[in-house]
Amino acid sequence: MLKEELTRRNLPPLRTKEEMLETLLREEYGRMPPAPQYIIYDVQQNIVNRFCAGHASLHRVTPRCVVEGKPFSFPFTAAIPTEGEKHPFFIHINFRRDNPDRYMPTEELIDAGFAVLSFCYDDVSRDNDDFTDGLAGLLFPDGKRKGDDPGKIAMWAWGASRVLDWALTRPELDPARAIVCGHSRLGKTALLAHAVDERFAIGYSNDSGCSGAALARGTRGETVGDIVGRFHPWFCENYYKYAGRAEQLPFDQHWLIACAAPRPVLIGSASLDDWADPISEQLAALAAGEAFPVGLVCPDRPAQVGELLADGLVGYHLREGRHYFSRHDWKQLMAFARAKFGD
Ligand code: GTR
Repeated sequence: MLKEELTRRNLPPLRTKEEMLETLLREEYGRMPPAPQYIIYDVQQNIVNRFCAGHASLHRVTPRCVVEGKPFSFPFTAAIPTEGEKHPFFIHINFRRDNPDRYMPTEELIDAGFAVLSFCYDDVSRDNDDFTDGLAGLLFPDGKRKGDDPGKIAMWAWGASRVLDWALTRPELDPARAIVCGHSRLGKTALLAHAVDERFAIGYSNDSGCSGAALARGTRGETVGDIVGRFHPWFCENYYKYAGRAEQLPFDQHWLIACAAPRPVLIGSASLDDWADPISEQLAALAAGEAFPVGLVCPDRPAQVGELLADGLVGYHLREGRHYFSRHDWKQLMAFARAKFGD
């Protein structure tokens, strides 16, 4: 019945990664801001004594970048296991600066052998329609954008790549096992970061819904019209013309997932999160699968609550409950990462 539903959604077929990414950036998120010409890092080491019972160090890092000749910086935190080398690590694009945080059980991640680096999206550019703020102000000194200029999601995804720049300089972190993740609007951001930056080994979207992991065509939750009505700064201006006309999009969101191929992607939904529309997220994961050597391996039915489908390079899980980034979601993500890394 999933396959029949996919046929009814009448999706544009997948294309090459170059064509898909070009279209998504031009018509939905905007072009990515340029990589910095230059970065140095201010690092405050061990900012909390005996962090995680002494099993981790917490550092505060500020990359000082030069982008298009102008200075820009934002802070992030890095919680890294004290013992051992070459840890797999998460880059968590978060709503707050806290580490740990209600969306990030740092100690449990550390105890499982993962490091977790995290920044607050507002520190890259605030979540409002002020395009003179933060990175936006550097790109658009008069605050005005047009056409395919980046929206805020593209800027936040750019921030994840800057955290990764630093991570790749650290011997405690394994450059081959970087995972980018986020929840809701930041799940959309994590998928974009994973699509554009091939240094990420795994991407995880938690409850990202409309303009993230969920198909626009045939959605039962938030529509393109809803999202560009309430949250237009997240996107480029070219996207606005598709409000109420999702069937005219030259892409659908399975393209965003497919752009990661062959690197693994996990999509997480929550059973009571109708606005993000779990079935449209599972269908997008399924439709993206053709881009991977092995896509989403699943029976021809909606996932059951509590199920983790992790046999392919596209994974899907459905948690019980509401819109939230919970410990259960992190556990499923760790299980998926271990399976894909062969740990
Ligand atoms: C919702 C929005 C979603 C989602 C979420 C969030 O209200 O409609 O697209 O991104 O907010 O980020 O919290």
